[in-house]
Amino acid sequence: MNSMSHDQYDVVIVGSGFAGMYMLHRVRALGLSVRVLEAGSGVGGTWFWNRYPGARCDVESVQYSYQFSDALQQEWDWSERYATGPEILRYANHVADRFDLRRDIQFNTRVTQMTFDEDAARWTIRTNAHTAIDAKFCIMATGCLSSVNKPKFKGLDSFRGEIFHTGSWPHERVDFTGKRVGIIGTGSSAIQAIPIIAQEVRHLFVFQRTPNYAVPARNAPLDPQVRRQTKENYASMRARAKQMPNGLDFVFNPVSAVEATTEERQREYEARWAQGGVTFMGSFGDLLLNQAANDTAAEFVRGKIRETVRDPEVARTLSPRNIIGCKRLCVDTGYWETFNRTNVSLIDVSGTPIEEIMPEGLQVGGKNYPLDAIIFATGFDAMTGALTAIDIRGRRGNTLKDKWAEGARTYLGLAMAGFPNLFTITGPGSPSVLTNMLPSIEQHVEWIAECLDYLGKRGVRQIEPRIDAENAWVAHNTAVAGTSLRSSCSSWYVGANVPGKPRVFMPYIGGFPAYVAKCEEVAANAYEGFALT
Ligand code: N01
Repeated sequence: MNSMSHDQYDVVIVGSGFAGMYMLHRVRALGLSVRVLEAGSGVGGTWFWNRYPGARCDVESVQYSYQFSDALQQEWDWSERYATGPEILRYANHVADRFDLRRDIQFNTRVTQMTFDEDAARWTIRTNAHTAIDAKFCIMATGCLSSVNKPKFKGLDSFRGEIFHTGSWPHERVDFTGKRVGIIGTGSSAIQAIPIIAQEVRHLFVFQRTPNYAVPARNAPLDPQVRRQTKENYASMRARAKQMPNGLDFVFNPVSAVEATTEERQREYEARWAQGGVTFMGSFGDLLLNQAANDTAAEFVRGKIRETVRDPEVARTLSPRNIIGCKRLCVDTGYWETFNRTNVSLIDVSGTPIEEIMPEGLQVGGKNYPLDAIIFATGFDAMTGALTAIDIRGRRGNTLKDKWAEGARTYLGLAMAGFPNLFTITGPGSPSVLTNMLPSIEQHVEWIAECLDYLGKRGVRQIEPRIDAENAWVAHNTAVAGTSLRSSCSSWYVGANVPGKPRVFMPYIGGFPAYVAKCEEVAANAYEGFALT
């Protein structure tokens, strides 16, 4: 390792998605030296990697955007109600240029190991670029859905066609014209990609293990008048959003679905269906608290599937039976209609799993499906995967992977006992993926920046959660998770999609306002629950 450089910084940030970019901006403002290490060749995180056809945000563009700079809000024009992946990536690049971020970002650099030196109270960060970087603080902006989950099917390497993963899609356009394509998975990514890819292929085979609920996006160009009014009223919209459990400005109906009449329920569900988007889950106050209430919404969506899909057997196979909203609700454009196409086949692999990938295709239930390309739309090792993929060694050389062997443990989703001077942005134990990610990211970035400022002004060498505070937060997390139907099903929220991953409900479900209040209280009480030395 003679060629290693040993650059020293006050702060190293890992990742240059929306979290890493804003963190860089805030750390610079503190006058600290800072370096961002980014595995990709550009900024944008999720939107840099997820370039599959149809990739789009299911949060409305005017809300899925930064609010820290009003000048930025005012100058950027979103073109559609839901922005496409490429438009969000252009926005991320605009932010990088506008705030001159690139000069402190080292691209094509994947962090492989981080070791805490207890004597020096500093981190050594090693990368695939054979550099060793030394920093007082490390901030992990590695994303919640960034480490891809690619099941290791028998014979995978023998496949002679092309293999893709939605979460790590090529940058150049992939042409499926005239090809037989198989797509594995029916989560949000697949539900967005399938209607687009179906238009191009000779035949699309959809391998479905669990059917999913999807509501129409009702996407459209953003009305110039709506855009203008939004710009005039950004501050009030953002303030309302901060009062909502999911950090989104939308109309939540607190009425109980089981107490409403059949007609009232039908009216509400129809109105939400016509409006489109994830706010369908705000139709009634008890949809995620009461199984009977949830059943009414689930049955409404199943009715829509039956109305849309012409073949009753295909409609039945596409109809989910689990709790609606337990897995993240999907938002679609023409998904159900796609199954009326003659060049699309649905293959149910719930009872008979994919047995093997062969050189010519894929085998299920003893039947061969000849394919030219296979798309893995199999999701992510969510929330913890990007962190445990790095060999992170804290006090006494203990690894984060070992600490989390029975499930993620953090204090506020911001830091871990045994790992001083290390912060996680939207880490497990914070509302993160249950909220609009942008405001959650901004809240964490601002909390961490204020904390660094506090530590710097007082000459504090080390900050680390106390184990009792961490244990109490984990216990509180587990208790609130138990009050929601969401913790009761197999989803990536509980790690169920990754074989062998411990089943723990990872995001904090107590809601954004309560969480923010707790973070503010901790800071106001001289970082209560943290040991400062
Ligand atoms: O991944 P997923 P995703 N054999 O984990 C199946 C965000 N997102 O990339 O349900 C066969 O949801 C798996 O089946 P099952 C959003 O938060 C946002 O689609 O485990 N199938 C499932 O059907 C979302 O929730 C946006 O039984 C296998 C699918 O693969 C998150 O990313 C767009 C399998 C994986 O679905 C993840 O979404 C896209 C196997 N061995 C994504 N293993 C927007 O903002 C897995 N599957 C719109």
